[in-house]
Amino acid sequence: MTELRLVIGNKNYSAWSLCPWLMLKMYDIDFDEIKIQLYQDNTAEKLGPFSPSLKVPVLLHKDINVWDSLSICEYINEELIGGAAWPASAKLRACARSVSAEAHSEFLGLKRDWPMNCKASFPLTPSEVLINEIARIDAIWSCCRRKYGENGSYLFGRFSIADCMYAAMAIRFESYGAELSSEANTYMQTLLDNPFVQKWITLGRREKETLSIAYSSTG
Ligand SMILES: N[C@@H](CCC(=O)N[C@@H](CS)C(=O)NCC(=O)O)C(=O)O
Repeated sequence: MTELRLVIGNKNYSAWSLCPWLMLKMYDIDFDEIKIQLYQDNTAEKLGPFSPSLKVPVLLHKDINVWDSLSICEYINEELIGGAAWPASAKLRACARSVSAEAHSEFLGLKRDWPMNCKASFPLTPSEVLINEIARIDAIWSCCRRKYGENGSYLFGRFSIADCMYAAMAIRFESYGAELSSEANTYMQTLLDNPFVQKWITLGRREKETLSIAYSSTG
């Protein structure tokens, strides 16, 4: 057993679990995975020993447990990789933190109506709310790529926590056929082509458990 364990939900459905999982993989950090099936009668009972919020993801490291995807990414960044997962300049770091927090706290329509489902592949017509949210994400992706992306293919050039926070959005957009500008579309493809995102999708598609696509979640 490694000293690091990540508690996650079903790969097919758990958008928030993907964020720290992708970060650990991208920074080549060894960890054990504890997978707990979501929305079962015994889910809360199984999560109880790990997660005060009774949600995934949770990171267990020595005697510390960290819950909530963005906090976990921050913890990994500080404790395990010396700050490498945010851009080096204060200006870019401020923007990267802002767009990451926005991914975390906003886009409630998309999170509700277009839940991540790695197996899903059918177009959905976005409501007015979703059209606006998609446009905002398109603007974030295009603007970051244009202004800060010259040294790589991610939002701030090289891979950062901001990319972890938008990976599940790329999966949703592909599943349900979001219409994006060409800049945003190129970035979406970068996320989808990332080998670890590919691996997550493949493993998610292999899972047998099925939840109703309309399940209520903020993930
Ligand atoms: N803000 C939390 C949200 C966590 C969350 O909603 N996780 C979902 C799965 S993606 C969950 O555990 N749902 C279980 C439940 O709501 O009972 C984070 O970023 O980690």
